[in-house]
Amino acid sequence: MIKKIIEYLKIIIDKLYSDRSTVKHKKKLLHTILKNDLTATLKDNEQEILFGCGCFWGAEKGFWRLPGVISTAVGYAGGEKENPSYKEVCSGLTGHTEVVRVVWNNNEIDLSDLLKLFWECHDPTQGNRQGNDSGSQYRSSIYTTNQHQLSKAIESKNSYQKELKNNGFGEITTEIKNDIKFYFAEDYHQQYLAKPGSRPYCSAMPTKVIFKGFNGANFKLNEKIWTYYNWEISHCILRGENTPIESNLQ
Ligand code: MHO
Repeated sequence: MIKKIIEYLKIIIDKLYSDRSTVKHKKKLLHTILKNDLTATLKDNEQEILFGCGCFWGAEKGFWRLPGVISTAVGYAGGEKENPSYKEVCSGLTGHTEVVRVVWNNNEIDLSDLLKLFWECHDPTQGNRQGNDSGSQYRSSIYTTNQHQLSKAIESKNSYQKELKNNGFGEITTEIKNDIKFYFAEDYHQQYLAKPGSRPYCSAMPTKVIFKGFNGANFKLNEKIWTYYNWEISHCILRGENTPIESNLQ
């Protein structure tokens, strides 16, 4: 009984924290592809997390295509300055890193699936750099919104570290922290690659090392989804369609 009450209290505390972690945008903003409001309050079956994997344009597209993702948005997190601008973050002086905020439906996709894409879509051993882009604003990061997510993120890192080592890569430099504030980037950066006239730019350097899983993983997606992310093809996310991948692949 006491255990149950403690569990329940933990959920409530997590909820309070997750509501605080996102600075609300002043106005409603629809996702260019998924058509959901980027500023909507989370429903009971929804969760949010922030992923930094270099330039946020390509990273965001990788996540919005996953079935079960409700919305994605790009922004800045992990630094000091409140409400920073793109220009300020680019200077590398605000301490922020470019991140993608992912909101997902827990019944359709698990954090494990998102972590798989996160680890595979960039090289998490590059420190303050991702490919062509250098500076602390391009560092790899996972900013969780509750303790449960935090421990999964850490477990997944430990497991992927072994895979990377076996393949000749060094230490993971990904910053993993809980309860970090998110600031929305300017509107023109949101779903940038789906907008007319956008520059097809992506500097992510996937290691091509497959993320197999970790202690406590609970993948929910059909494995065929991953054929849409072929790391052998350079800049595969850039080349792919903008539309979400069908969830009922046979
Ligand atoms: N090197 C790229 C980075 C774009 S990204 C949104 C550029 O200067 O356009 O950081």
